Amino acid sequence: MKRILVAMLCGALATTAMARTGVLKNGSFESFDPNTMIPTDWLAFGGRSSAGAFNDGARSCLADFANGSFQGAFQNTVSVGPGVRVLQRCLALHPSSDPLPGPLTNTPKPVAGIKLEFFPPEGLSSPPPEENLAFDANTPDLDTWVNIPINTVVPTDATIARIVLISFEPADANGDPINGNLNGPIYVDSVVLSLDGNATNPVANPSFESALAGTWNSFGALGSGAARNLFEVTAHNGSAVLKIGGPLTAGATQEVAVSEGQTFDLSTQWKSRSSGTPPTAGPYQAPSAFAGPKIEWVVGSVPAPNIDIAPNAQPVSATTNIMDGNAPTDTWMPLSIDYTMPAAKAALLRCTVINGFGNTGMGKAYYDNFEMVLTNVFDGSDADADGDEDMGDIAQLQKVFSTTELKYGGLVFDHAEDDDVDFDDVNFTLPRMTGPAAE
Ligand SMILES: [Ca+2]
Ligand SMILES: [Ca+2]
Ligand SMILES: [Ca+2]
Ligand SMILES: [Ca+2]
Repeated sequence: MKRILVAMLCGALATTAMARTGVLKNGSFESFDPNTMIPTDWLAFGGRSSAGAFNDGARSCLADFANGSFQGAFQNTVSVGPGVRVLQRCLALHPSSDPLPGPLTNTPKPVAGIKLEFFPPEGLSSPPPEENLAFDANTPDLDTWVNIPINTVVPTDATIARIVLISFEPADANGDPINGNLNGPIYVDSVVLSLDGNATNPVANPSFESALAGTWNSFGALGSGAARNLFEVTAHNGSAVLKIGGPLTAGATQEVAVSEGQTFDLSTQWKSRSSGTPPTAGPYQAPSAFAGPKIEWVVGSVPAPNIDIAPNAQPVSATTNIMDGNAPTDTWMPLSIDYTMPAAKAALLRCTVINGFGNTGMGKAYYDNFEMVLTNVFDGSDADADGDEDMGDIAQLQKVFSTTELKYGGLVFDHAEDDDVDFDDVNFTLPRMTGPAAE
């Protein structure tokens, strides 16, 4: 199912109305393991299905806290890419019989609520890397800068280009170097990228004139690596260059945001030196070593920060995801998170209900009617996230129809976003059926 949702994104985003897909299971906490009381489809850290209070059905999820830890439950849902709007809604109850601690002089402030956390996406496969490792022992002109370009087009789904400046040194079956100390270092300068012909170079510290920290990440093992160098060769630009050396594969990387379909024109300057003796100086001469630029395409990076209950609760607009000791008791309060995935980001979405406090205190929070929908990946109302709108989805529509309230299971149909499922929403949904038994 995860793969299906992602595949639909490309086609649907361009055209869509406010259509919806429901992706959270057992958000009413009615089904549970009778031995552990853990709600079905949820992973619990102390939270359990409870008949102590409920809004929909006969049960909710209870997070019962005592002295310094968190309690709750979470569910990993689906992986989504940039531009997807994620809407969560849940009801929470703060019981007068065992309320959240107050007054709110405790530090940190006692809170309970819902979270949206981001993990590396599943089912989004990365396009193959592209490389031009053109510099080797046969490169004729020592002490001369050689331009090694990569000219390509950003492939489908890629949101990040990881530029890798690499010296490839083969290892044997045990991982030990083959070339030993035979090879001299290689130097790189002037990493210039043009996206769609734009003259602005998005590469940070492209000429290595500043310290690498925060711009380039060097890699390499067994004494191999990449470092900024000022005095060994004449720079192509400015006064500093990148030096890559050592007996094993090494280099430096930097990630740049890109968009599918952009033309991608990278130029990089490489040089080996005639003077000195390997491995710390001298020519890049090992017959099985080669160097140049490589591009690894990344399908989205994970957004940050998570939408948590503390300390960064409610970091996005239209989000009210926590309650505290000042919240009214014995009434079901709506909590919500409304989040749109930023450009160049992708993530597996984790939903959490949690009761968390400061160092001392006790109290309960109940959660029910937890729903999460993606509002712009499906043209219709796909209540069970199986990629269709069929009789199963329409049966749920009939159950939640109400002109006065938003019943559990209704969020996926409330296209007008006015907290009911009435005739507007039915008129949106019915013409979008994809067939009675569509798979
Ligand atoms: Ca329930
Ligand atoms: Ca430079
Ligand atoms: Ca469906
Ligand atoms: Ca409505």
